[in-house]
Amino acid sequence: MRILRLTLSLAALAALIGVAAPASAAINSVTIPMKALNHSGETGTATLTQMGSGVLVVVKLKGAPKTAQPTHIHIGTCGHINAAPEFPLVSTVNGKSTTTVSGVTLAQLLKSPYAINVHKSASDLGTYVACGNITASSK
Ligand SMILES: [Cu+2]
Repeated sequence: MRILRLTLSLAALAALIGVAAPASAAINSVTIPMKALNHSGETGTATLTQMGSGVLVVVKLKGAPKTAQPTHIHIGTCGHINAAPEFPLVSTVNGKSTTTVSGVTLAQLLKSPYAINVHKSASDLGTYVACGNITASSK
């Protein structure tokens, strides 16, 4: 009886302060590591946040050039990536790219294997300089 009462009061407290039950909580935002490829020295993070109008994707890389580096979400994982871009992102310039991707939800991006891939330049798309797997836990 005492345990039941404690459980109920914790639930009441959680409801009072607006804490959702963990089982029903949807992931609203993830930050994934972006790892350097092909000795680019470009490393950083990508943060994906579910917005009302789409998924806000913010890429931040250190060691990136001032020139534009094409950046996309691809199907697959880093190292096993589909060459065709699935969702284009704004090209990374000075290590920064900010895009709101419409037509997909963060939950969908987390459910299937997707990765964010940064290419060396528009004229050298075949060289990948940074990649990060879109997962809820850092891998
Ligand atoms: Cu790409």
